[in-house]
Amino acid sequence: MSAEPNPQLEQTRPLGVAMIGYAFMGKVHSNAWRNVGSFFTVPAFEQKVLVGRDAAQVAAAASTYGWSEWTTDWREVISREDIDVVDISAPGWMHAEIAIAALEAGKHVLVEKPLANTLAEAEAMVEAARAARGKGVQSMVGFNYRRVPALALARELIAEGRLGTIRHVRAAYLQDWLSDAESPMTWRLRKDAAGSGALGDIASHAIDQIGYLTGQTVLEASGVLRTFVTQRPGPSGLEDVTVDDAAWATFWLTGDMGASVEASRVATGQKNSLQIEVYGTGGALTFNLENLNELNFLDATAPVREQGFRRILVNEPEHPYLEAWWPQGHIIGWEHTFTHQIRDFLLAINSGEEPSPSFEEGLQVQRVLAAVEESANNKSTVIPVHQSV
Ligand code: SOE
Repeated sequence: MSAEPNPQLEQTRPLGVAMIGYAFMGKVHSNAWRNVGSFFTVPAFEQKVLVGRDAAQVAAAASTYGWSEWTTDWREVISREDIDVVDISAPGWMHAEIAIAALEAGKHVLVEKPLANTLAEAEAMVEAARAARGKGVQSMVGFNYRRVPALALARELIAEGRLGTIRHVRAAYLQDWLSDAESPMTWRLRKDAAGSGALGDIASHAIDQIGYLTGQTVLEASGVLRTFVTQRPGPSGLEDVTVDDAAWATFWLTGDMGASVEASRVATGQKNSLQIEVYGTGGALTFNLENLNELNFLDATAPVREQGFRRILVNEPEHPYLEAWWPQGHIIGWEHTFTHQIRDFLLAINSGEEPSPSFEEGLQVQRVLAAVEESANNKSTVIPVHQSV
């Protein structure tokens, strides 16, 4: 992406950044904000203010994670003149309201995935993003796995035609933190807070990757959702789990391509395993997030007696993002993908080029999530509607 400054947006002072949320995602985004300037050339910015609901906790997080100030009132923050960028790492139910208000106030917005909890919210967010874009205000959704160097390389190889025509993609995102029926209740298990379970939280990444890697769009979806443990211990007794523990989906896409996605939080022994396999007429690629510095590539155009999957250690300066990090072989980790995400967002703000994934791309994923849910509820195959809003 070009780092040429956009004269329309030229800043006379460092960009002021506010972040909403200080838990798991707030911590990893803060780490990215803290480190990005040490490794990448990005426009100047200041980590101004951290926002959260619990005053004592947000105060402690702000001081630990490098934010100059803290508050419990996000509305006050988006009305501040010295805030230019709002990073929303809060739970899904808050995304739409905060993102729309921030965009309307002229702030650039980065929002964690999935874009929203419902299709209607996602559509409203796209409308706000379009209106803001006309005024030079940028927005992006945080599908951070697009910034895994091995997956960015996979996309390059596919775009260069090294796999020929893609026919078949398999993706699975498997975790096991809900295998134990005694695992406590969290907001992630409540539909009103999280939108859905394994489907929105982790299948969304796999669905985004299918589109990102192949450039194709889902035409038809069918799915099954299951909640195996329907009540879990909360602070004052058992509470109902209102989202899925696991999801299975099959897709038909443009380009005459089929794909499947499995997502589970009850896959015993699997910790954070995003597995992706792409099969084309000229070759194949496989990837597993638990070995995120590696991409396996089979070149089906090589003589048959020499064929086999080759492990590429994606850790050379010529690989995406890696020139900025360590000498080759000194591998990177999960948190680096968020640093790459902040880097790309800042460069887009500076250049005025639209960042990706845009809210429109987030909406496409949301449509597929909604189609899988509808299919699971009705036991039918569903056609996600891809009209523009
Ligand atoms: C962040 O990208 C994220 O999707 C989290 O929100 C999930 O909970 C985590 O398990 C995978 O990463």
